[in-house]
Amino acid sequence: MENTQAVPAKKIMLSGIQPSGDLHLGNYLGAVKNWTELTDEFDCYYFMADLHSITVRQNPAELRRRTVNQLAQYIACGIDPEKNTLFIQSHVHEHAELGWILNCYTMFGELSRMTQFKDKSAKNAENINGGLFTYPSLMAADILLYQADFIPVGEDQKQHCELTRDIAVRFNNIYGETFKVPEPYISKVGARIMSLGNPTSKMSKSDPNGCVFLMDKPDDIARKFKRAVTDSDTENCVHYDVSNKPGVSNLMSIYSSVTGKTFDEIEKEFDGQGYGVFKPAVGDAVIEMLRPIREESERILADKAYLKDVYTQGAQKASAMARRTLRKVYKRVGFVEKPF
Ligand code: ATP
Ligand code: LTN
Repeated sequence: MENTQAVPAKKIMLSGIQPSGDLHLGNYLGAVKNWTELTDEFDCYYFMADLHSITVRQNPAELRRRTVNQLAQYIACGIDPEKNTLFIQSHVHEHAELGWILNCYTMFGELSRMTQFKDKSAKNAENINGGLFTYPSLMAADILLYQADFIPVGEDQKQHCELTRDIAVRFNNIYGETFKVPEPYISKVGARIMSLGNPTSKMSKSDPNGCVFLMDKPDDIARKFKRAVTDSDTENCVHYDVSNKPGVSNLMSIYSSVTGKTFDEIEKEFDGQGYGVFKPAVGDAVIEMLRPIREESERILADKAYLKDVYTQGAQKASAMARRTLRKVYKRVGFVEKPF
């Protein structure tokens, strides 16, 4: 007899990274590494958030290069394009369209409270544009278009995810069930990697000295870890204590995330040995983790036709999903149905 029972649909995961700089260890441990572990259990959509990246002025040729590089790096990190939908945000015009609509359901007060807006406006005082301010409505559109269940991101994006939930609930309350209300998916270790040069601020591409890029050569990585700021306590012992030992604690988080060892195990492993032994050991672990990713990225990047094929198919698949949600939204808000 034919089996007529429907297979339950997989839950949907979706995330994006702005191609406004090269991918770094924080992006990898906080976000991309988790993505690779979700492939089989979820229906996953990952994209290059190029629309978001122009909220800060970009060099056009560099932006194009980084967008394609980022795709190669996603694949090299283990995100298989056969099993995941990988696409470029600007190729799916529904993002910009739903972004506009959601702007009209997002409050000025809500946007004003976003820490990323406050941080980025402080850093770009000469270019505090409307896009930087309304960025979270576009991010909400990215997520809600795909009826995503979970959003795998680092800790810093939690606030944007919560605003997305508020926008979805608000819209659903006015018009009836339209959007799935998503949840952030944040890993316990690695969700907030700090700068190697300043362990009280997060590792970020805008601080190249404290930042290890996925494409850095082994010598550069070793040098960055040897120079990592550790704490000025006299103990010189490897012990996890974020408030009093932020530098060593950050290195322990990195080491734990890379090796899978617990903080207790790490403390035992380096018992009686100082920072002088610990720092290069963390560097070596990172070098070995990143080596195959860098080599594979270089190999994939050389095949531009393959990359084009991946983002073409990704955009086609993403568009089909996005179109369905946008059509529903247009109807709900009262737009006349398009006759062609
Ligand atoms: P910017 O320097 O422009 O703030 P960024 O380097 O923080 O950028 P994003 O593009 O904003 O990188 O982040 C991409 C993803 O990586 C997000 O999911 C974010 O939460 C995560 N992420 C970024 N930095 C870190 C970090 N230091 N630790 C853990 N996760 C991070
Ligand atoms: N805002 C995120 C990038 C981003 C994103 C998204 C993440 C844009 N749209 C949708 C998850 C889901 C950032 O700055 N890291």
